[in-house]
Amino acid sequence: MTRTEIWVINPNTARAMTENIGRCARAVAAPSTVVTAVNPAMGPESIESHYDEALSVPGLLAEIAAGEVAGADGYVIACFGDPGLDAARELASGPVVGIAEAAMHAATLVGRSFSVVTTLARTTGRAWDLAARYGFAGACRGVHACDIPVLELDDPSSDARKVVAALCAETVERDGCDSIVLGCAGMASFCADVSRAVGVPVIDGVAVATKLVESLVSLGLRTSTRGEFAPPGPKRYTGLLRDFSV
Ligand code: 5HY
Repeated sequence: MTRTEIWVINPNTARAMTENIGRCARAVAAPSTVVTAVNPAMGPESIESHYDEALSVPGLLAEIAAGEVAGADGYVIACFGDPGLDAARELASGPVVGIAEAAMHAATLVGRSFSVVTTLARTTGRAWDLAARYGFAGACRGVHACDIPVLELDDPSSDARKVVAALCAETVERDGCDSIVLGCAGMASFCADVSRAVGVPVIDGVAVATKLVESLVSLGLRTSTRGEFAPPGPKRYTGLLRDFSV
């Protein structure tokens, strides 16, 4: 049985969230798949703005570089903004899948339309951008925020799970969508409960991306290096980024 090593990278620095994400990925991984859940030592503790997202990318790329040394077969970017996805594909020898991209693909395999339920209202624009980028602008019926900060999602004293489930049920009625896409890696562990509450497919990108990377590796498929995803050419980086020289 060939072993597949998948690195699931949480691009923020919240260790507890990384462990939660790792549990959700392992819950769906095949017995021959080894999931390593990591987060950078540097960067934002959560990603809730364009600034956070931009500054999460060096840490993410440092984890990809570490995965290459460790012999990882593929990667999941476990943040709904799919930060640094293109750059990661240039650096990684194996396939790289973002959880937003994965979830939106799965949603269009189980229905004509989907809606996204995410954290803060200010992140909804990014979700619409990604739906358009991935060719799903026509299938996306709505993007809705529960206004719960990322790091409060797994706070046992907050009733985040109930709030998210209620918003998902309301969204199905309001948008008439065929499925719900959970708009944050921190909601991955809510998936089963929310599915029971809303009666339509509820899609967690962490699980779908893990299975997609597993499938791509088993099919021997990896990022094409012929064109824009060719490895970055030799270049000197200075200052804080000097270690990123290639
Ligand atoms: C995520 N932020 O999945 C995104 C969700 C969001 O730190 N992990 C984060 O709100 O955009």
